[in-house]
Amino acid sequence: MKIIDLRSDTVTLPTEEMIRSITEAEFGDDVSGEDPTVNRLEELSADIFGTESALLMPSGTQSNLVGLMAHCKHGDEVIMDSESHVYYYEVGGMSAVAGLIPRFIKGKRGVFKPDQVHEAYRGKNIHFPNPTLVEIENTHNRAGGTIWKPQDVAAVTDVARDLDMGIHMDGARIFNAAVALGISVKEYASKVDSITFCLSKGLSAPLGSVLVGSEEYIERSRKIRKMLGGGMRQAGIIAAPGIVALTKMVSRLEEDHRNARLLADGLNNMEGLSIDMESVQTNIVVVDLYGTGMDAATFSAKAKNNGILVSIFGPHSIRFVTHYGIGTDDIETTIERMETIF
Ligand code: TLP
Repeated sequence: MKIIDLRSDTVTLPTEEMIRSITEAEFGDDVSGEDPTVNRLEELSADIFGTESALLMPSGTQSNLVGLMAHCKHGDEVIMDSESHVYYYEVGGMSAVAGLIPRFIKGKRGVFKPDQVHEAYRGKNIHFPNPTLVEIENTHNRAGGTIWKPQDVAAVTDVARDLDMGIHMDGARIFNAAVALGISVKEYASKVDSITFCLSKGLSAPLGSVLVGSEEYIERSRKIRKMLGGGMRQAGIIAAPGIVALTKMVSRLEEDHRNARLLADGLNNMEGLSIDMESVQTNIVVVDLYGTGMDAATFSAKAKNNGILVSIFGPHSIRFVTHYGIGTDDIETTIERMETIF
């Protein structure tokens, strides 16, 4: 039986061209800024986002941590969605390592409004931590891959600026958002201070994330990355497939979005399964299992027995993610096998 792995787009394997790019790349010591392939990836990233500068990191988690630290001082407060990846899945690094205090907003499908930022802002007062940063996630993972539209970002940024706060975007899947809306990622970068994006999710590179922002901000980030042990030597080995990811793998994300929609339509028709269809905007499908009377662990085990791998997302919810390597035929097979489970 063919195993269909829909746990995450992080399971994507590098393409042959990516592997070849590693064997053909030139290397140097990136801690001294001497790896020509890393320099090329960072210049390309800055160019694509229209920012002054960019910095390669091994992971999205490190890129967000460094990104936050470069905006804030120990003890500062960050206004963010309560289901944000930075809070939910990054091992509490923002507090444990950076000493930052989250102040939560509940967004609608991960997207919050300027008024909510105003309400969450407690001002600069002897009793409160300094409110320094607003953090937003695009696409929003736990909300089901939902998109922040550029106008929604701009509205929140206006408030952040009025309140003298910076704004960071966890854009691990920002290319999914941009492709779904048919816009350039520049539309986002021009509205926020910094963005983390991942090479290793839908874009299929084996690893790597990039932080983009102003030259001065990225220089500060470079030093923080070094402090956290992220200064890498011949990192061209990561950058070379990253360049292939950025130049060859972006437009095909549309296929993942079509497959996610097909999967969501198929699953939503099944007795007991429920999906917020408005949240199916990119390559993630979150399914509520309450109506089946089955918990997520039981469902996931049954799916696995039928060759379908999914992520447990909550006690009664599971997540499917479409990605490179999953064809429409795999989605049809997934739906057929799910029908046999019920
Ligand atoms: N997300 C992973 C898991 O950590 C849950 C996944 O399978 O979706 N920001 C967002 C929005 C992410 O979804 C992720 C990874 C990251 C940051 C962190 O990236 P890595 O895994 O490279 O540290």
